[in-house]
Parts: sequence; C-alpha cells; structure tokens
Amino acid sequence: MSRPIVVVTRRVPGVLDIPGAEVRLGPDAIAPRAATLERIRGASIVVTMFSDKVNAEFLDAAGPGLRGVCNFAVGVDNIDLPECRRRGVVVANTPHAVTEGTADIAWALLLATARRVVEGHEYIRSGAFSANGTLGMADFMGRDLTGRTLCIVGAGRIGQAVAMRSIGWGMRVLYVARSMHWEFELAPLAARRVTLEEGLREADVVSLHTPLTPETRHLINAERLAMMKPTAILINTARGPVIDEAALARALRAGTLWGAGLDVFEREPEVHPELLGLPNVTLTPHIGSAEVRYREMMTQMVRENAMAMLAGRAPACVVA
Ligand code: 8YV
Repeated sequence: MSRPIVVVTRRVPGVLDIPGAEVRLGPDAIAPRAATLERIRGASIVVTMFSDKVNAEFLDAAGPGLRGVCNFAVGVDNIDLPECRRRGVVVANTPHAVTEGTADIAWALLLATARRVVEGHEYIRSGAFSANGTLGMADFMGRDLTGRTLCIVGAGRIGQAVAMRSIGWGMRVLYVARSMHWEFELAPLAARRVTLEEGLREADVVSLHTPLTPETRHLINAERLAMMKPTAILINTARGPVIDEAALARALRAGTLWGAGLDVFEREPEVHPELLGLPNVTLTPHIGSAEVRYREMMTQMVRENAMAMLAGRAPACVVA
C-alpha cells in the first residue's frame, strides 16, 4: 500500500517527520497559487499557512483523498470551514504556541510607538544625530504607559497574555468580549468588561485580539477611531482587515490618534501607502509568532494534528 502524502505549502522550522507518511516540505519563498494547487494534488493532509486560501478550488485540487487541513496558525480565517465540513475534511490549528510570541510583539509595537523607538533608530542611522548634535529637551517626546488604561478587544489567550504583561506598568485593564471572562475579572488583572465604544473612549492603549469574521471586519472604522483619545495608541496583532486601514492612516495623519503599531495589514503583504510615510506608526511584517521556540512548537502541534488525522482520530487542536 502506498504511503499517505502530507504536503506542506511552505517550509516550516523544526522537524516535521510523520511515521508512515511521505512528507513533502514546501519552498522557502511563497509559491504562485497554481504551483501550490499542483503540489497538493493527491495529498491526504495539507499543512497550510495563513496566506493559503483554503476554498473549494483548493479542496478540489487536493482531490477526494484529502482527510485534513492543518493550519500553521491559530487564525483560520483563510479556511472555508463550512466547505471543509461539507466534504468531511478535518481542520486543525496551532493555538497556545503562538500566544506568548504574539503578546510580546504587541508589547514591542506598543513600547516602540509610545517611545518613538523606530524614529530614533532612523534618526541615528540617517546621520542626523551626529550632524545635528545633542537633542533638545523637547525632542522625541513620547507617551508614558505607567498607570494608564489598556483596553483589550477580544478576550482570548493572546488578549490575556497582553493584559498580563501590563501588570508591570500598573495599568488599569478593560476588556471587550461577548461574555464575561473570569480570568480577566479576577486577580491579578481585575479587569472591567466594557462595550467597544466605552473602551475606545476610556483607553490610552487599545490592543486588538479578535479573530477575523464578517462581524469583526472593519470593526475599527473611521467612526470608532474618532472615539479614541487623540493621545491614544492602537495596536493590531490580530488580522489586518479588523481595521479600516485608510481610515487609520487619515486619523494618524490628522493627529486625532497619537500612534499605532501594526503587525498585520488589510491587504497583506501590501501596506496602505499612506501608512508607509507616517512617523507615528510602527510596522512589523506579521511576525507575531516568529520566534524559534514557538515556531518549532507550532511544527510539533501540526505534526500531532496530522498524525491524529491519519490515524482517524480527532486531533487535539480540532477546529472543524
Ligand atoms: C503566524 C498567525 O505567524 O497564528 C496565527 O494566526 O497569524 C501567526 O502566528 C502565521 O500564521 C504563520 O503562518
């Protein structure tokens, strides 16, 4: 009997060996869609990245032998879940492994934006610091975070990990969620659940942690951006389309919002051209989970999910 084929659409860190299966690792660089569709033909399992659109076309290309899709991400907005369910294709993801890394990037973006780290870095690199001499005492003024109010939008694992880090800054935590979350309400966070509008009005920092769904697309639009304090900072490490990027660029340019830190973009890998020219936004290229230990953990989770699927068991991280 021939061995089941596991196709991985991109190269992943760590070891992805699956006993009894033939694992076909993908290329380092992103492949054209047609090449990916060709590679997945006949696969029993496909390991997908958030950039792979897993829709009817993709499932057709894999063929009727496809048993499961293992997403190398916690977010599954790239996958047509009802279509997978209809075809009996199991879907799994990689929760937990991405939590701390993404929370670190949210804080890296927050601190960099609040204290204008990238502007400072570019000032030195450009030679301006050496040429102009010591800064004036009102130059490069940032915003402090100690004792300020942080609003977490989306009370999942990553939102909680971001909130936990704020204890070091003695921040007051608000959260926006459809239901009460005791891990937010209780010590050490002692957070208060608010509506999105209340959170936007009260917070000095708003950090987004919702999955991308039809309800959260453009959740942060021009009207909601206008509710934020002009001194506030907006952080997005969730999914780009949660923010109307054009509206955000306008608010940042007009100074009705003090700053933003973005790891994800509405039309990734494209970035709104206006954002590229603004000094009060810090940009990273979707590197939330890009850390050695966490990415290797993601590979291990994918491996275990795939092994369970091949054995006909429900994987630990089953989504659909
Ligand atoms: C990954 C992510 O970097 O887990 C997610 O949903 O967006 C990131 O952790 C990315 O998905 C890698 O494929």
